[in-house]
Amino acid sequence: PSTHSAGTTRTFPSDFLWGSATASYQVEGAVHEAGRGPSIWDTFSHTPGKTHNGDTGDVADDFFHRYKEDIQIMKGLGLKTFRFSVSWSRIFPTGTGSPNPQGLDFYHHLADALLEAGIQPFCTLYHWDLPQTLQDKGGWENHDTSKAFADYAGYTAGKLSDNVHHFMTMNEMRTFVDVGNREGRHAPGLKLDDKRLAQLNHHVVLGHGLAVRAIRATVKPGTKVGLAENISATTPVVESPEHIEAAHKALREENASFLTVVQEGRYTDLYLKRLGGNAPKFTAEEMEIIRSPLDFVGINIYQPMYVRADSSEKGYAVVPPPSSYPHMFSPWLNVGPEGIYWGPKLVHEVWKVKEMYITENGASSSDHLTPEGKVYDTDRVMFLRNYLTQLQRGVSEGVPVKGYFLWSLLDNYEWADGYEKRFGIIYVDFATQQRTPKLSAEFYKQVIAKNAVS
Ligand code: GBH
Repeated sequence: PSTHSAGTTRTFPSDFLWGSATASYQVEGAVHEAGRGPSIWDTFSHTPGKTHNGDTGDVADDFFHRYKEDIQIMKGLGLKTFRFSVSWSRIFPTGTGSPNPQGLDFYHHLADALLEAGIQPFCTLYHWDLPQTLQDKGGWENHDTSKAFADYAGYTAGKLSDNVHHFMTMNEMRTFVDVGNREGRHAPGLKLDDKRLAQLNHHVVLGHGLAVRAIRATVKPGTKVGLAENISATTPVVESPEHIEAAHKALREENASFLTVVQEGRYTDLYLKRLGGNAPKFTAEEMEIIRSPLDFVGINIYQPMYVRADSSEKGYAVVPPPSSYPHMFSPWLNVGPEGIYWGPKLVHEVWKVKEMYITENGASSSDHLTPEGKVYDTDRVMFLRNYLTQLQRGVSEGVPVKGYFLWSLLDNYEWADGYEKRFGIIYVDFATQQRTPKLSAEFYKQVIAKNAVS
C-alpha cells in the first residue's frame, strides 16, 4: 500500500514569495537605545490598566539585539521574504526635525543581513507607533501629521532603497483609527466622536497619499510602493450569483473610508450620507493625492465578513457570526478560510489591482511547552492549512497574489493583549528569550519546500 500523502497538486507558482511578518514595537524592545524617542505605544503601555497584566514592549523579543539569530531561524524555514516595520521615533525621535543616524543604521543592518541570507526585505513605514511628540500636538487629528509622515516616509525609504524594493506606507489604517482613536483600546487611547474621527480618518488617508508621492520622489527606479490594509474581506454566505454580487457591493462600502477612497479618490455616496453633518472637510486636490496609484496592495486577512443579498438601499447585509462560530484563542479571530479567497479576488475584480500580497495571516493558540520542550499547536496548523488551501484556490484561478506573509514569526507583544496571546510559529520564552519552533513551523517549512499545501 502506498504511504505517499495525497494532494500535492495544490501547488503555487514557482516565484511565489513565502514570508513572515512582524512590527517594530511588537518585537524590537530596546526602547531607550540608539537615540530612539518615545512613541504613543510607550506611553499607552506604561499607563496603568491599559494592557493585559500591564505588559509593555520594553523588551518584547529583543529583536533589536537578536535579529541576526532570528534571521538564521528564517533561513532554516526557507523564507523567501520578511516584512518588518520601521519605528518612526528611531528615525526622527520627536517626529520631525533632524534624523537620528543610529536609528537608520539598525534598519540598514537588518536589510543587509536579510539579503545576505537570501531573504527579500519588505518594509512597512508605520505600524501604529506614532512619535509621542506628534501626539502631543494632536496626533492624526492635526493636519500637519500627514505632512510629517510623508517627510519621514520619503526620507527613510530613500535611505533604505538600495536594499529594500517594496515599501508599504501604513499598516491597517482601520485598526489604529478605530481601535486607537474611537474605541480607545489601543494607543493613543482616545474616544473621539464621529465628526472628529472622520476628520482624523481623512488626515490618515491623506498622509498615506502624501507618503506615496514622497517615497516615489526619493527611491531608486523599480521600487514598489503599496500599503497593508486589514480590509473587510466581504465573503458571500453561499457562493451563488446573488450573494457574490452582494459581496462585490459590500467590498466598496465596508471599506469606504480606507481602501475604497485610496483606490477611487472619493468617499462613496453612502459613506458621506451616513456621516451627514459629520463628514470630513477635504479639497479636490487632497482627493487626487489620496488616490496616488499604487504598485501593489497588501491585504491582512484574519477573519471573513459574511454578507448576503438584501433588498435594502445598500443591496447587501452583513451577517454577524452566530455565538457558536468557531474562533482561535482570540475571541475575534473567527475561522473562515474562504475570506482569503474572496478578499483578494474581489479587490482584483473591483479595482483591477494587478499585484497583491497577503501581508498578514495567522492565528493565536493556547501554546504551551511539553515537558520535552515541544509545542504541538495543531489548531494553528489546521488554521493555516485551510487558509492556504483557499489561497491556492484563488492563485490557481489567476488572482494575482504574489506572496504570503505569515503573522507571525515569533510570539510577540500583542498590543493590549500583552504577552498573553501568542501568534508566532516560533515559541518565545519571554523570561529567557529562548526560541523554540512549534509544530506550525515544521508545517510551514514543508509548505515552502514543496511550494504546495496538502
Ligand atoms: C493585526 O491586526 C496587526 O496588524 C498585528 O500587529 C497584530 O499583532 C495581529 O493582527 C494579531 O492581532 O480586542 O477583541 O476588540 C489584526 C486586526 C484589529 C484584530 C483589532 C484585533 C482587536 C479585537 N485586529 N482587533 S478586540
